[in-house]
Amino acid sequence: MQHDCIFCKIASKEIPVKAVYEDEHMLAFPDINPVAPVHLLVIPKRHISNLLEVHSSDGELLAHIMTTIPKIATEAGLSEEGFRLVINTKRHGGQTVDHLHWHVLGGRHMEWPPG
Ligand code: DGP
Repeated sequence: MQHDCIFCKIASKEIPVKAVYEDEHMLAFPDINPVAPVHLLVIPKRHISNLLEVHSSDGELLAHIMTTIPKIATEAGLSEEGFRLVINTKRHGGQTVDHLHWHVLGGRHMEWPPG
């Protein structure tokens, strides 16, 4: 737990959110500022600042998250038309919260390339 990290506070329930999925290792909840009809955030409960801070010892955790996201997306009604999964990393990636997170975006057609 990093005390100045908003997602650590969400993971520890210091800040309440309406979780759509939770287990021992991860949490999924709606983004406070949605940019799509469905916009969920998926976080590991353990603080990892960004994708560059991931180590091979995190492999099991990442595999767990990546195999759970399709279930979360399906539960959110996104399996038929699909969805986009985004990990913004540091400044050029547009990362504003320094706790690794996946954006699950769906419910509309996504443009490419992103802005
Ligand atoms: P990023 O820019 O990739 O770091 O995305 C951070 C996202 O986190 C952004 O879309 C807004 C969202 N967010 C920030 N603070 C909160 C919060 O307190 N609650 C929720 N639900 N989402 C938050």
